[in-house]
Amino acid sequence: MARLSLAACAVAFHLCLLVSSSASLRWLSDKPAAVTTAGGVRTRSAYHFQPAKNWQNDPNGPMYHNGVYHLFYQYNPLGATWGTGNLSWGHSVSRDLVNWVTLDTALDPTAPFDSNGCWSGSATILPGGIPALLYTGRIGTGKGMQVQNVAFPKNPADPLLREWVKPAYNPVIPLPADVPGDNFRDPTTAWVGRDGMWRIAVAAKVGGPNGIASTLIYRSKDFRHWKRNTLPLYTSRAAGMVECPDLFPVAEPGVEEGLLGYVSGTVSGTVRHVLKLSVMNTTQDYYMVGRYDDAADTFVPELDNERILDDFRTWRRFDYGHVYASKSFFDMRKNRRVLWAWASESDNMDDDIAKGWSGVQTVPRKVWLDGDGKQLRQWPIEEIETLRSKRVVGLLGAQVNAGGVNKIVGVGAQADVEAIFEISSLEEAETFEPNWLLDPQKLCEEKGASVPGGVGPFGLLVMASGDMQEHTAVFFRVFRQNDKYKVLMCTDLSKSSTRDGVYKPPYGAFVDMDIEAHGGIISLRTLVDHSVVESFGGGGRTCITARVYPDHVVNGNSHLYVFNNGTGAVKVSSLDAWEMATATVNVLPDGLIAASSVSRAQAY
Ligand code: DQQ
Repeated sequence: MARLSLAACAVAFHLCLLVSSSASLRWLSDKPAAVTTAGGVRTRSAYHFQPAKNWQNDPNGPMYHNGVYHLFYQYNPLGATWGTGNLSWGHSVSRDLVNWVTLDTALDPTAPFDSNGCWSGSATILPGGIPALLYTGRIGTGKGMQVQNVAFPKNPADPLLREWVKPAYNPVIPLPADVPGDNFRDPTTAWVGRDGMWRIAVAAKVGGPNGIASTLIYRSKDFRHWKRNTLPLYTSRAAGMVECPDLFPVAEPGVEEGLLGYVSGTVSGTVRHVLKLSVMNTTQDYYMVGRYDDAADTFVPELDNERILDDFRTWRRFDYGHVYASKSFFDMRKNRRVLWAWASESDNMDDDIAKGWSGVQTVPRKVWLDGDGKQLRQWPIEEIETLRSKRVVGLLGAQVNAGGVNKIVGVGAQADVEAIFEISSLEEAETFEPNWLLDPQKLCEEKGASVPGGVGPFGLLVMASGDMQEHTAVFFRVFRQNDKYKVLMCTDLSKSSTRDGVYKPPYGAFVDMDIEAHGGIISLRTLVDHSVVESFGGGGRTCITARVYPDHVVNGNSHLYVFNNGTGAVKVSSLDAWEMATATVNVLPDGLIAASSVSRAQAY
């Protein structure tokens, strides 16, 4: 551990960094030259899921079947852009959710009922163990028309379920008369109610172009003939159009096991459910915990005093960063619910075309209901830890004083970092203003890592260049609100890259925990993977995923620091960091991934 000399750091935080690093005055003055190439393999993730090449978006139909995990995904086999009409279902299999093998695409837009794209959907394992895929077929040109289709394995005995057939009786659900053609999609995994009928939810805008964002329920006896319920499961005038709904049961508060969502009898009564909606006009995923009743197919959110039913901005989010279109599945192997979500690129399309790929998935996360019964907790599945290689233990028990920046030597751009911070005193917490409640992201912008505070900002600087010109700050800041405290978590990208044309917002959210009752202790886990910074604050109560494109990785090493820019001291009770091994993710014989691994090894 190298402690940097920061005696002069009573001034702005960026100046502290200037003093503490070998940077010259260029830190504040020079504008770096624009980089026109995308950095190619240097930004490619080493252990996040991505196809070998081309475009990927939503995770589709994740499932565990006969000892094999399957992940399907929206995939453009023809290039690194979305390619509306080309969308296929990419298909990869794994035994551990970490290392993946690519198979041929499972669904391609080849039938009259999906001729312009096989869009998102889900997998359901039918009685007898046969999986079924429900997906949206896009027909026609222009905005097209959306219908729901089903597909089954060609050979259910094939352990990898390589080929899928689409029955000629598709579509199983045509476009309803009261829904515009381009606003009807993304069927969920099916579940069975007490009446023995299958149910699915489908997203739709009901009532014309200015209609209401709705989550429709369809019921079926045979998985082929589906009838729409008169009343939707949920509607929102505020949302515009929602996509990729997900409805799943959760166990008792604080119990980490998951519940199977499609066996009769488990989906009603006292069990709580989570309804997740992907809101199209913000491209953000929101969820509510509530009660689902399978007699009437209604979902009643349990609102606390900070959440408003029809204002999705007050709903909680799986991730307050750059992810969308998440999907969960029940993992029968380990009795847990696992969530995937798409983290798109946030550089620009020319970069994607130049590097030949676009889009990663978050690491698979275990999801359960927190002990408070109100919010979800998320944590990287334990299998991710098999990639932990060299371990670095730093700063154990060290106090990080105002303006302190401590380097953790030995980990860089491919790391897993777990830190526990202990706030010495909450006395110095700044006063919280109620109008900050609705916009934590703005608060993170106003009170970024370089703005000194009382209790915080403190946390990690990851993907930092040797001269500190580039770094991504993941941090907490604690405010006093009446006689309670409010914890803000931010991922500040403003200094993440010196490149132009890269989206570098501040991301932020509150961590819903009573920091005082927790003895002033708060944890932060951050997974760093070249262009991905995926963080879990307060034991997974608040998650923020960011995409970063630092320029320094082309010629230099990345570093990790702990910092505190608040006047109150913060103790690092523990800090463990691991260099992460490169997972085998969709390696193709053409050597594309192998080549990138070699250059990574050379660079770091
Ligand atoms: N992506 C799919 C749609 C879905 C959207 C198309 C969400 O089915 O609504 O690629 O990202």
